Amino acid sequence: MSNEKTLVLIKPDGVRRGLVGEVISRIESKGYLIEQSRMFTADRALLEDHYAEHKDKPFYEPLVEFMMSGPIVAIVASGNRVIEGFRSLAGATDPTLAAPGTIRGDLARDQGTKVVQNIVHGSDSSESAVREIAIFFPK
Ligand code: DAT
Ligand code: MG
Repeated sequence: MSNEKTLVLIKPDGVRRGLVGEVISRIESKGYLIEQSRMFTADRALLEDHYAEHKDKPFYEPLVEFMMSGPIVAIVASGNRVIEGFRSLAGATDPTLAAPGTIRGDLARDQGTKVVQNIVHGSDSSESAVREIAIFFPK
């Protein structure tokens, strides 16, 4: 699909640390297009919808609390294979293990918190992307 879209979130840790420009720059430098963006503080209902797949995980409540802890930036990025391409730019979920050169590998580390704080979210499949974009950018 040539105009594939993905949902990227710059999480509260990324916004607090002043990394909005850095993350957007990495997306643009890779050649993807920023189609839409929106900065706001998410509420519980929106985050419970977004993270429904993790409802039974031990880190679920800390994850929702962390994601409500400050403003986030929601972004729709587009381009051929952007879903896997942004996951590659983001790096592994655990920032300790994320490769240097990736957003998480370069910019995050283990903070000893119950939930991993790793700067960004990126949709993991085309189904997730469609679902998540509709949550953050309702028509
Ligand atoms: P990803 O964000 O790489 O797609 P995920 O969807 O499995 O990872 O998890 C969502 C977020 O929850 C992740 O970015 C950080 C946190 N998380 C995941 N696994 C965790 C774990 N085992 N312990 C603590 N936090 C975790
Ligand atoms: Mg995920």
